[in-house]
Amino acid sequence: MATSNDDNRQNVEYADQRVERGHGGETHPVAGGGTPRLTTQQGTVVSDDQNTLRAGERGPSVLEDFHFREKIFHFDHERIPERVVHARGYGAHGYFENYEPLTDITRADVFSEAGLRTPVFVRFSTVAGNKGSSDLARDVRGFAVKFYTRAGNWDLVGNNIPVFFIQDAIKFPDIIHAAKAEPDRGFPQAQTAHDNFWDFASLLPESTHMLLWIMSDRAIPRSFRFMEGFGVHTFRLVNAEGRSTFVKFHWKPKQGLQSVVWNEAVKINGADPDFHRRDLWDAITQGSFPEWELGLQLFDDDFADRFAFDVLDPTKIIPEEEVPVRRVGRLVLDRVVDNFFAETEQVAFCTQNIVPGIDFTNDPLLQGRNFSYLDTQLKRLGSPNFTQLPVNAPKCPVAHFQQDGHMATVNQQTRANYEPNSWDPPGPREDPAAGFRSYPDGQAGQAGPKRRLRPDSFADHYSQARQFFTSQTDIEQQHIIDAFTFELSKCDRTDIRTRMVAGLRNVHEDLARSVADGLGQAELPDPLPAAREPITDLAASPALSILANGPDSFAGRKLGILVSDGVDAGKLAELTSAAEQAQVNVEIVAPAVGGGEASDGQRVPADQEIDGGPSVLYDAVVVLGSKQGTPLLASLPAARDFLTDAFAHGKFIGFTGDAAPLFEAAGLAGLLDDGFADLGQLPAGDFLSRCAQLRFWPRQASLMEKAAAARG
Ligand code: HDE
Repeated sequence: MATSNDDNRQNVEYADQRVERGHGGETHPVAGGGTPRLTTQQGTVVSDDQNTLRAGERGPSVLEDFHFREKIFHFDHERIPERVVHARGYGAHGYFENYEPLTDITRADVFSEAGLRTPVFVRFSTVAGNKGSSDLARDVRGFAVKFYTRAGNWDLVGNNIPVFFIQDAIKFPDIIHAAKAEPDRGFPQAQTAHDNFWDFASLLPESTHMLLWIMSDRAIPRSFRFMEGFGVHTFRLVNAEGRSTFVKFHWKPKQGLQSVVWNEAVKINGADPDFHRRDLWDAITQGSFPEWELGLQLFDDDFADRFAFDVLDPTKIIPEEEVPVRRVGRLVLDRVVDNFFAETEQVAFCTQNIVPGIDFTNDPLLQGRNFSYLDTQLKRLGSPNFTQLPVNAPKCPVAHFQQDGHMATVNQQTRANYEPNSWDPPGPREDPAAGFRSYPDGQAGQAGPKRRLRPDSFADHYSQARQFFTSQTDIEQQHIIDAFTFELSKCDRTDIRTRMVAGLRNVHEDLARSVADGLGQAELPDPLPAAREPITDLAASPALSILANGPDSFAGRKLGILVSDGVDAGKLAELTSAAEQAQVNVEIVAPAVGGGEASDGQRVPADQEIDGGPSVLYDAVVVLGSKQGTPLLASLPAARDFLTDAFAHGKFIGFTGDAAPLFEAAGLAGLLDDGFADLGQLPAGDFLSRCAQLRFWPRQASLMEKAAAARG
């Protein structure tokens, strides 16, 4: 056809021009201005990256087009397998700074000197969803830290929840299969609200404690920056004399804990599926570096023997009130990655990466993990030389006789590649003093006959689940009840729902009753038989509540200001300067991203157009109305949702008098409570101080009471 002939001709001509100019150097349209010339992987400069090589104008493409073939070949192989679990993640660089030498308890280099900074790479993740799933899935978050210590890499591969679903690694494939999308239909993704998960969970009482945690707000954090991390297992610290101390690792966010409410999570997933990664990227690039303190719970064999549960059981915590958390250093994330794939995707954490001064225990989950991680890295990264990738390579000297294999880039330059040898130089040799020596755990030596068994000391599956529930504030307990009700209501099989309620009766009667009510089950089933009678009087642990461990200021949080034409320029300036002083991030939301004209005639550019900036993206909101602009806001469904969502999610809401028509249109006119602030009366700085409470929870409580009353 004439048109396509013409199009082709144009392309050919364009390509010809490029060739000509390309060889002209300076005036090359792509490579000009100091930009390097485009080459193949072999370094040959490419003359035309727009057209394949053809035999004749309309003829076939030819096989000798090495540039095309190399380009497509490489593209075809761009993907590597995503992680089987924790596929969706986000990483950053930083350092760990040790406060004081801990040489009395460990010879680990990282804890050897006051002020010593060890570089780290951290990757946060969700567990169940695929790589492209959304950030606000109800899920455990991975919290994996690679310390590049001077004595080798130490990987502390933890989660934001201190316990796990299972006690023995042999059940890991089962729990993960049950949690991920159902295999026949391939959905639901990144959520446990389906029959398979609850079928398995209700048949596995040892998962109960973990279920309480994932149904709590811990599983929907506001940001990676506002969550705790835990090593989960009991590990050992070993000092230079070979003395061992048990340890549980904790990461405590300096920013305080914070989560979202479920309805907000659902909406964030739609508004910004990358909410968590964007938050981390923004915080670091804006210079507001997130920090955590590393805490150690240290204890000895005597405590382990006395403690009500087995310290090797990964479904149990040791309450901080029983063994205090000693803060020994801080983790600062101060650098984003240069390239997501090279670093965040290719980072390979391995639980078995430990260094002198740190050791394992016989926790059967940890023992199993020590096999799995190395195995998985070979599958994903395709070569035993994954340790040579910059993000995985130790930053200390490495010397051994391992050689060759796919992608070997760090290679032997001397003749000796075995030991012992008599060459000069002979190559590296072992060092009994400085080298890693396993702790000679006496118990492991007296393990007894080889059997498949679960120790009796692992048999109590309910007591700590109850302790977790009773340690929550009323509003947090309600969220747990709501989450169980929601998730179980997504199970089609009623026998699964009933079995789960039967299990919850062993945890707490109020919990079981409320979930049964929520599911519309009039009759409570008999409790499931418990392998061991639950302890019902464990002391509550305030450390387990998020609300009891929030921030003491609004710093690092985000304020959304809804404006329209005619916005009071003075008020806006007061608010933004108070926010800057309080280190609060501000985004302006307006009917159009071009912003509006303020009362002083100046243009106020917006960060978000109202459809792209729903209030779920902010920690608190302000509506700066104006006589001229509020009627438009009141007519926009997205502006009305901005307000009603902020209200329903318990947020603090600032406003000026002129915003009244929007309040009326949103149906909130008669509902203003103490979570609202008239910024005509209250100075902006005071409003932001009030926002440090993060949410006005009495509103949620009263909304729930009203709903209960309406149900009768
Ligand atoms: Fe993992 N886990 N896991 N896990 N895990 C993986 O390793 C595994 C467990 C955790 O950001 C995999 O590199 C087994 C507990 C994190 O790259 C795999 C068992 C905890 C990450 C694997 C567990 C974790 C992983 C998949 C039971 C908290 C992401 C990809 C015995 C303490 C690390 C990979 C990153 C990743 C196996 C249980 C944390 C398959 C067999 C408990 C944070 O090797």
